[in-house]
Amino acid sequence: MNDKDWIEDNTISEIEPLPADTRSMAEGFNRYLRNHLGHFMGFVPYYLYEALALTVRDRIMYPWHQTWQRYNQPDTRKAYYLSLEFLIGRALGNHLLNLNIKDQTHDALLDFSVELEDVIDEEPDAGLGNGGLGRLAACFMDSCASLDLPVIGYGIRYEYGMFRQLIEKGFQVEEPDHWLRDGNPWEVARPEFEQTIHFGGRTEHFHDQEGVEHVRWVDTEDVIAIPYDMPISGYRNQNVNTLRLWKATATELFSLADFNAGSYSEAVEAKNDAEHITTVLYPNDASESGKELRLKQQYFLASASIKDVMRLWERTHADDYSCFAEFNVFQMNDTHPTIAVAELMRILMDDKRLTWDEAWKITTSTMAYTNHTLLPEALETWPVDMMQRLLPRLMEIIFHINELFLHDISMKWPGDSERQARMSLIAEDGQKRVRMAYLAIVGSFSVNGVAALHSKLLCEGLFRDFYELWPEKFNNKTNGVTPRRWIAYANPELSALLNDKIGDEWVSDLSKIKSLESFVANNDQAFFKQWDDVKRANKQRLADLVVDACGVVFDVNSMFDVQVKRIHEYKRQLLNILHVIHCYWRIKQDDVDEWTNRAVLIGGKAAPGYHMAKLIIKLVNNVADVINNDPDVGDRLKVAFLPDYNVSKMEIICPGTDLSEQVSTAGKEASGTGNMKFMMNGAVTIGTYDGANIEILEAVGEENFFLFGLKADEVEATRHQYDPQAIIDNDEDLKAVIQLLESGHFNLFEPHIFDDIIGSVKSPHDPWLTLADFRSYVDAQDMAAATYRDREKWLKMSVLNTANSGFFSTDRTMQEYNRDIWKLKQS
Ligand code: 26Q
Repeated sequence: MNDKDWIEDNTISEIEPLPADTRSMAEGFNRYLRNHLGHFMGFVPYYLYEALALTVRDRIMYPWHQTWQRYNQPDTRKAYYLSLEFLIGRALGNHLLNLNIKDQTHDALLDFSVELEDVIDEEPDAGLGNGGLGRLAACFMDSCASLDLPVIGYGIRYEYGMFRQLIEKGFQVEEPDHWLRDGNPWEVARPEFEQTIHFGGRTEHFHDQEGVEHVRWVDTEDVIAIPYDMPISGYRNQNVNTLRLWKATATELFSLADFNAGSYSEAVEAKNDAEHITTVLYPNDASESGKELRLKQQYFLASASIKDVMRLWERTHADDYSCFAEFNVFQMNDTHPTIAVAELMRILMDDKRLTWDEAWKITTSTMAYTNHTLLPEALETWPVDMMQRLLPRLMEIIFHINELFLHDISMKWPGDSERQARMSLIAEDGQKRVRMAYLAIVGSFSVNGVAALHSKLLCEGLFRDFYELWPEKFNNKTNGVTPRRWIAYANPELSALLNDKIGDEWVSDLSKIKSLESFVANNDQAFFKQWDDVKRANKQRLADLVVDACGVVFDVNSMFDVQVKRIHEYKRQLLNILHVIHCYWRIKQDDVDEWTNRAVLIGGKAAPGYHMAKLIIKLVNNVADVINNDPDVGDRLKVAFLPDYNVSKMEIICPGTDLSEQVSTAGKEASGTGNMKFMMNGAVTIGTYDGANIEILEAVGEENFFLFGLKADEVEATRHQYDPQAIIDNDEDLKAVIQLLESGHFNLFEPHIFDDIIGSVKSPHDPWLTLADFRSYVDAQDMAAATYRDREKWLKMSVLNTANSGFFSTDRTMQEYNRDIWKLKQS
């Protein structure tokens, strides 16, 4: 199938909207279940989900088609969000909310004696992302659809998403997540829009009749990219945007040589090779550079997406690219898709025959780059020799970009060869490597960080030289989260209370939630009681999840103290555990006057190759085991490690949380977004002065936030005089905690397994300065515990957190991207 086989539809009537009343929904559901899926007696729960998803999808098709038509007008400027990750989670409940058809769908299922909530729970998470960056992309898509912004998401249709995490004897075990096993009722395959992607081969330089030099990329091994579209419905606005995910398949010609030589199985092997490009998501949230297949994924996404955009462009503009930049803008989600800079250059020059200067002008006015990390070791680089082998033409282009760029640098700073080496797109110390972040900066007209502090530190640190050269490129766009999924869908009881008290405008304009403050100002006791009831119901739901998953019983009267996020040393789950051990020690010492009962929940996945992160999981589990089974402890302290943290679990976790743990080493967490989900749901934060915590603190006021720890500049100043042993010697509480750990109390039958952890926190070279913040963390925790006992005070803090969360809606974030970078018309 091919775009060229297109047959204009002039016979069939236009698509019509379908009714969504209870009766129509029941009929649609019944027809899918029986006539389409062929299930007649007894229901397999998964097929109920599939039938319902298809019934709902039918109602999405009409607005989806209408939206495409508007976007395909030649004068519609569009943005393309290029991302290796979209952590969507489940779609069914979200579409029901957005289309406003939840009640009738619920009623329709009653005819079949089926509970809607049970059907919703059958949907597997689309876990096509690692964590924050991938979930951010999903929240962005939701907001763009809800704001009528013509933004198309481009990503990869991984056959296997983020691995499932099992815990065996306290250790993480990874299991593949074959989320597509039973099909995906939301996607629509569009094989007619396939693209051919080239790898390998070599380049040929030649001159045309006018003597102009051109380049051909020849003898390539090709792979076919097939797009699968997922609908992204807006909130009650008849707008449905598209997330286009690419799947790799072999070309028919791929293995012709083998085939002709009679090597059937070799030919099939080649086909498998091609398809492997989109088989699995790389499960690292900090870069593990150098894997060839990962580079193939990146180029595959970038090339297929750019070609798709050009295909659409040529429908209306043929080969005229002069005003391409006026109507198209690409937003690159971190450096992962940054090879797009070189790919756009290649196509414009080699295929469309533009000059270098013409192509460069278009490229640098259509590309924009978002950075998500401050850790220098997480900046992506690719070995030059690998790029030369896999993408020879692109490597040539990168070399030429670098040549021209370094020439500009030498004109601006004559003789400053150190600066040239620092800024070069090619790192020459050791094996030559391409610095993808620098390619992104040079090739983009906009570079943004994801929280105020992060953007400031980028300009002062990591990208200082580039900021000096092009200050106008740099800007901040503080992250957000979508209030549809993270309040309206995840917390229906809170939503009902909000709607009752302040109306429902907050759903599409979260700034409206500020009016909740009046209930605090008026000291409205009846309201506080309702707020408390909602929180308790949500805590019960969370406690049910915890007892199911971990066998640990949480009492809803205790303070629910939660840290869920990827496991990483800079996020300092270790600091949290040290505090837990401190609490345990106090209980053992009977130091429990004025005690606040605490239920501590920790969850998150470790990259499979990250030894320390995996050991941290084991430590949490061992500490939990000892504490939960010690009869002296009882309900004073419970600890659980929740396996397989994901989007669906967060939907239950954040509404039921009292205390949100955001304890990264200052200057290391670019933004954080979990912090925002907790805040919206009325949790109070205990956190460092880092990432978006700072903006949360400013929004809610320091009296409603438990701030502790060194600030980013203090962290840097402390490093070279850091003496953890002295800190231990001067703090009796810390001494007791470290002694307990070193005694092997938590690993009685597993001697020495935690030595690496103990060694890391006691090392003067510990980059995360965990012990430096111990005292101030424990003091802040004591303050939180004392405040929690003052019910009214705590409830007010909780309300004020929700009331001041308006800024952290991705609707605001997207409006800022649009105002400063994309400049699209809301259409
Ligand atoms: C790189 C190379 C090879 C394989 C994988 C990767 C890779 C994959 C994912 C590197 C990084 C990521 C994800 C990073 C991430 O999630 N960063 C987080 O982004 C959030 C959204 O902006 C921020 O809130 C967090 O602070 C930041 O850590």
